[in-house]
Amino acid sequence: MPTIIEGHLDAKGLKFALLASRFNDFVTAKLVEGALDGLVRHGANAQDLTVVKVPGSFELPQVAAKLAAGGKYDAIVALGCLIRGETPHFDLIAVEAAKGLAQAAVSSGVPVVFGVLTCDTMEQAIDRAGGKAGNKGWDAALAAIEMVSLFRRLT
Ligand code: DLZ
Repeated sequence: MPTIIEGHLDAKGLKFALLASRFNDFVTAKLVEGALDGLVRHGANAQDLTVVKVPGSFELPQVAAKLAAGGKYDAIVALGCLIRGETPHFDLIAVEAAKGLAQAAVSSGVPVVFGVLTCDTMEQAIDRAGGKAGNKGWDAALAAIEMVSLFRRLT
């Protein structure tokens, strides 16, 4: 029989920081809503959840790194929305956000999850922020819970 190590989805007693980009706030507010709902429905206490707003997705890694280094949170959920058609430097910001968030996680040892939508159109973004394609904020929140649990099982 193989040994399988995996995280569970119990957020009881865990502290989370949600980072949300103000850029495309119409979408990111829905992602925050979905993430908060996902955390609370999996046992988190609302008082243990902090939402931090940043100007745009480019700033997510900087704040994620600072919060992770502060040691107050079990995991960080980064939420943003990039829309290709409206952002000439879409690819640049998307790559920097992804790389920077991964770097913040690896260097701190605190799980940082990627809840940044990278869409071609606003319609696609709305679909993924509580529309017909679900809510990626919720998905990111569950990934964060799972990662905290997994890290605890690995140490
Ligand atoms: C400048 C900019 C543009 C054009 N588009 C987006 C976007 O679609 N999504 C997003 O989250 N942020 C965007 N930004 C803002 C940058 O992320 C950043 O906040 C600014 O360049 C200031 O550093």
